[in-house]
Amino acid sequence: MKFFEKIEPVKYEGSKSTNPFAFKYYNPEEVILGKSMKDHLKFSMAYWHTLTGSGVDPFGSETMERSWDDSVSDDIEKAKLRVKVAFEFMEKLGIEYFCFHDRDIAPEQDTLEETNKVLDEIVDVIEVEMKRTGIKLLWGTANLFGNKRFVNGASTSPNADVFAFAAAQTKKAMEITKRLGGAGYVFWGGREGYETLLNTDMKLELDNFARFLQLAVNYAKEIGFKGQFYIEPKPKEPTKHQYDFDSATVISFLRQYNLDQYFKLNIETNHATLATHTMNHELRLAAINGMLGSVDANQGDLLLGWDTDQFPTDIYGSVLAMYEIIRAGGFTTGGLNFDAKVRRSSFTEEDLLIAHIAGMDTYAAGLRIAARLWEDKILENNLEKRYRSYETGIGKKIVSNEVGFKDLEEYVFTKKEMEPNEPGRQELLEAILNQYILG
Ligand code: XUL
Ligand code: CO
Repeated sequence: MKFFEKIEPVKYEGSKSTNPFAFKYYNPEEVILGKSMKDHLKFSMAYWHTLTGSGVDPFGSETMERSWDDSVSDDIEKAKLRVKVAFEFMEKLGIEYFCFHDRDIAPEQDTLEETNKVLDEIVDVIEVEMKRTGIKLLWGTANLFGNKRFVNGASTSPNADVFAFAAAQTKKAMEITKRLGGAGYVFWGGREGYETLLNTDMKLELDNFARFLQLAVNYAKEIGFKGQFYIEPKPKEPTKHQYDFDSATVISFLRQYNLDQYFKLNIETNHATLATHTMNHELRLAAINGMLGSVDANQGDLLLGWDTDQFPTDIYGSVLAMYEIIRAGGFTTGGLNFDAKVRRSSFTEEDLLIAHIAGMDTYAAGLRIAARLWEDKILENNLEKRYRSYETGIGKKIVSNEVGFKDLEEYVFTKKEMEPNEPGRQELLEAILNQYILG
């Protein structure tokens, strides 16, 4: 059954196009900085929002109109049909990757054994569709937060049986990710955090969290899973304090438990802003620590304190994010995954396509502008000038660790007059950035 039959495959028509079903900036094969746009951007569809998002919010029920969901009633048949729809949808858009949680693709059954059996049946269908289309799995993951057994967390639950269940579930999720040739596997700490220290043994929870990750590393070796492991930081929601708060917290946590060599970060825009950081801050921090892995491309609403997971349409943000990605040498195993959902009132199937087109165009435009900034070395030349005092003289001695406090005191006593400070020129750089954006 074809659900998007009436819609032609989405094509690039340029920035003057008024066709809502055309790309204005994304021209997949166009080469920028020696690489095609599609290889820079590596767009991915998030199965959970796009196929299973229903529009439910705390005040109201489902709003999404999905003809395929209405066409079958059996849950397992519905799950199989959704796979077909997912691949048809990605084909129309030319999206070459997807990501999923185990529970997005197959409904949970009464026992883990039965759930795993159904999961395998759905994975069979996914495997066929992947072969047919050439679409690849960017990363897989396990949903360790939806079921009520995870009410107090998964690997950080005070209940050891829940830890065990989470491990068993993750084992299977890793196996299916491997089977589908997944380039990565994400750990987002769903409910790994706490509400109040009055009832929380923080030390044990953090130790167990690290223990769980180590077990996953061990199991990956055992089964020969070569995909990249990622941690996805988020500061809050669903718990008040999530342990994987932000890039800095995750990096130091991984180092503390000697796990840093096995993980990179999957950085999400809306999570960055919830942590009161910019996305480019989070990306730069990961990059300078050799841990920039993948991106969940979305955006939040800066007036709201929760994870709205909107499709990215903010050009300024996409330019700065793409700049960091280019600066870090581009993606290897990672990509741009639209962890984004259409608004509750954008309930038609067309909205689903239009939202993805908008997100793809926003990042494509971001890539075009960031590539020019990078080529013209606007920011890099400025950096070089701003930090040039470390190239020679005392600065060089400082960065090559040749001097101590006594030497520096002597330097100051002999020199007497300091070199003058130079202005930071923030407004000038922001104005130049605007020129690059507006053309
Ligand atoms: C939740 C979130 C997750 C992860 C995967 O905020 O971003 O969907 O991306 O578990
Ligand atoms: Co995410």
